[in-house]
Amino acid sequence: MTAVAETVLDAKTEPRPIDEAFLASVLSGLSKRQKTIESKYFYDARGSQLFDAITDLDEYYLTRAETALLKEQSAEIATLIGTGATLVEFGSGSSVKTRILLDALAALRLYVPIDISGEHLDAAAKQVAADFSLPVIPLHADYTSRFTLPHQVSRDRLVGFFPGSTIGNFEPDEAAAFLDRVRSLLGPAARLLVGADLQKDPARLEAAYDDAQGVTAAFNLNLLVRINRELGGDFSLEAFRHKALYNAEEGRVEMHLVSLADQSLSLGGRQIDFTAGETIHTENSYKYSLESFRELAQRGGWRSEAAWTDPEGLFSFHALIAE
Ligand code: AVJ
Repeated sequence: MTAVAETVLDAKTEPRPIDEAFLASVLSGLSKRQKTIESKYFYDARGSQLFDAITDLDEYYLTRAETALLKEQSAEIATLIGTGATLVEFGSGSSVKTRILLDALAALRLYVPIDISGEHLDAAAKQVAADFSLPVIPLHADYTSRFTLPHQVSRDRLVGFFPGSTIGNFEPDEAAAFLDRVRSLLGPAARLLVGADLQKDPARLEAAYDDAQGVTAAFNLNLLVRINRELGGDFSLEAFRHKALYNAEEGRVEMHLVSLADQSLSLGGRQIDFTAGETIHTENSYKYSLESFRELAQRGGWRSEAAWTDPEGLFSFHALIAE
């Protein structure tokens, strides 16, 4: 959409009420010594589009590696799962990877996609229901906070699906707590299918988060665009630049927005000061080994049933069983 068309649309649209939770989160993050913005706020409509573009980049090997792994192993995964299971997906987006599983899974009882973005969710759910003649109950929720499953979902033979290495966005302690919560949500004898990116050459990792075309930079900076639009911020996009680095001590890729100058801006009636070179930490992507991921799963109450990696050892996919 062009800038002009956007202006016209904005003029016609009623101003939306401010998302108070978003504002509170941003204000609290920007008042810390190391400023932060929660990475879950990347995914407005534009951010989701940019993320989709990231998954097509040469440098971003994760999606290709996981998709190939899923295709390769879907028959074996289907054998583990058996028939009559209910698939619960955390952060289903457009359910692209799910379709690979659904192609292989025999006689699934139900699919429950969970996503924070309601519009996309309902459309994707309808499409999956039609294409696979499968009962689908979409759940519009933020899976990082507490929620319950719809009452129609019997807690029998539940299989969680959490692809994409999205688990890498959590601090390890949070990831263990999340896994523990998922286990109680899914009930006894549950399974969890989860993708986790692997440790590798830091140069390869940094390239995946700082691509030559600048798509990841646009994705990161879009946070500021979103804050300007939705929270009435006055960030200047020219005054910040994207930075990605591998933090070897923590075993994670970090994304930051670097302030290019001393500057002050206002948000929600508060003044926020930046010194030149100061950063806003916008994302962690933790990278695991097969072993360190199994240990993490163990902390969350899950035992490893099987794990697969691609021939290059780029990415891992785990089948876990609730203990
Ligand atoms: C969707 C969280 C898995 O961490 O690799 C992509 C998001 N950030 N490029 C990731 C992301 C920058 C992505 N996850």
